[in-house]
Amino acid sequence: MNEKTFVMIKPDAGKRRLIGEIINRFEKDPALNIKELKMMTVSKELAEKIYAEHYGKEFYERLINFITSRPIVAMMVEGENAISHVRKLIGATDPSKAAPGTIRGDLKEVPVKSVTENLIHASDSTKSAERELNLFFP
Ligand code: 3AN
Repeated sequence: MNEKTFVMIKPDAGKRRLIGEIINRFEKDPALNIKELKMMTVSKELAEKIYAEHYGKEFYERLINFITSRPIVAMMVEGENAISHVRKLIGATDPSKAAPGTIRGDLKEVPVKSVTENLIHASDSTKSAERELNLFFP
């Protein structure tokens, strides 16, 4: 099924000068096409919408502060089964558990200091893809 998914290159990637390297991983994948791309700073209001499902969790405040701390790069990525395909490309949420060959696995800081600062986000379902794309590319 042809799908669109939302990808966000997070503040730690910019800080570590890895934005180009990460975008390149998407361009090198023949199954994926970048349809939209913009660099922006996420407001607190937008951050709270993105991470509504994590409200009240131990790491929620840290996540909001982190995602608003520096510019991010938002992308709309299209392709066959793009949602699951991109999740595989980025690897496990916890960089220390992300497999070699994945973005988080290959580009993690060694030793891993944080699960919050894990370079990249991608939608995990059709529903979240639709919701997140509407927030960033209305
Ligand atoms: P993913 O980004 O792999 O979809 P989610 O949606 O469960 O993971 O979590 C969103 C973000 O919240 C993660 N990318 C990470 O930055 C942060 N996060 C998730 N779980 C933890 C945790 N246990 N401790 C700290 N931060 C976390």
